[in-house]
Amino acid sequence: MTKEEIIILYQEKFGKETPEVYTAPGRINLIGEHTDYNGSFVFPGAVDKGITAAIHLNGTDKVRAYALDLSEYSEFGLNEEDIPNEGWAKYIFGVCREIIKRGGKVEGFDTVFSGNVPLGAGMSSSAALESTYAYALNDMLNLGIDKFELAKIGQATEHHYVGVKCGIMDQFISLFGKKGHLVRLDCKTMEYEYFPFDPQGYKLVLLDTQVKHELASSAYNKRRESCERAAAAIRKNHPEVQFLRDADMNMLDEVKNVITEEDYMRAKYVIEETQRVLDVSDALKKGDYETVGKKMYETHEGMSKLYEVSCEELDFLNDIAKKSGVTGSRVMGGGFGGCTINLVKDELHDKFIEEANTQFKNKFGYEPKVYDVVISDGARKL
Ligand code: GAF
Repeated sequence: MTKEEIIILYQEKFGKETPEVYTAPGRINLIGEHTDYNGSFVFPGAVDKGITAAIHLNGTDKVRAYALDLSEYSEFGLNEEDIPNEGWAKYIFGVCREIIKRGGKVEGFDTVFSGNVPLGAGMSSSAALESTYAYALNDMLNLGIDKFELAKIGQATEHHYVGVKCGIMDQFISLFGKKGHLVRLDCKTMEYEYFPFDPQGYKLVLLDTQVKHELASSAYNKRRESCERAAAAIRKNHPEVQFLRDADMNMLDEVKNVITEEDYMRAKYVIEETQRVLDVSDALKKGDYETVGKKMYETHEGMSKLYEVSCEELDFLNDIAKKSGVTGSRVMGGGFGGCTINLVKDELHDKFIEEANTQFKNKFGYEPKVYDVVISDGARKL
């Protein structure tokens, strides 16, 4: 939605003042999945789909908000007990509360927002929403909070007001994204490096199964608990191991008999995935996309068999990609539904999409949605 369009929609709801307009994007992730909360590496990029919000301070201590795409309204105060009922409003409320907890003075505002990040596709519409409001309030109220802390405000919103114990990847990239660049982020030290990403002769394509699992949040939190238990067991022998990222397979094998088989599988996946991100960084620097693609397939295998966050529809798409000669393909994001991300040679692109659509429809009765990826900028004022 353009700035002009959302201003008009704001004025239809709230009257004549001219609001400020902010936007923040969703993301893709080339490789490094479920690694962020293990203190390891991720490789995301911001996309050209996001949330756009018009906001105006209203001189009260109340927030009045319209979710335009849902035709829903929510009004809430800024105290802890004022938590709204609407699921989407909890994200805005959470951001306000987390700013207040850090000593920031938040005032009431009127707002409308709209978005085009597909929901449940694993492209992090929720981080886009959090980052839009964190960035906007920081700017409008001159709070002077740096972008790392804004990302942590979004993450804390998920932890305390949504119930997902997520890592930092999604909020980080929604704020730090740069057009034409992926970012390798070290989630332990928060050091990051931009990688220009313009693979000549290839396209990145997302295929959205549109599958959403109701229990995704609790399953996600369980994966995190498994990893923390495995890291704690290793730490008894190796006190330097703060996160699974600090461990290797020998260390994990030492505790194989004292942790559950399930925790072992989860930890093995994370240790292997950490190495894959480093391998992909090297390959990208050399322009070696064949290796990048190979690692993506390995990630899919690990996410499906060891981490168990894939599903029948995602495995099916991954299989079609392999059979069609696609360079790399894997489930993207948290999993339990959502998209596969595919690195496809230009000349294969159309044929692959056609093949995937036909075969998927034959099996599941509908076609997946297709999104060509455009790597774009992070949160900003329009
Ligand atoms: C979700 C989470 F929000 C991220 O922090 C990350 O763990 C991702 O799943 C999996 O890599 O998007």
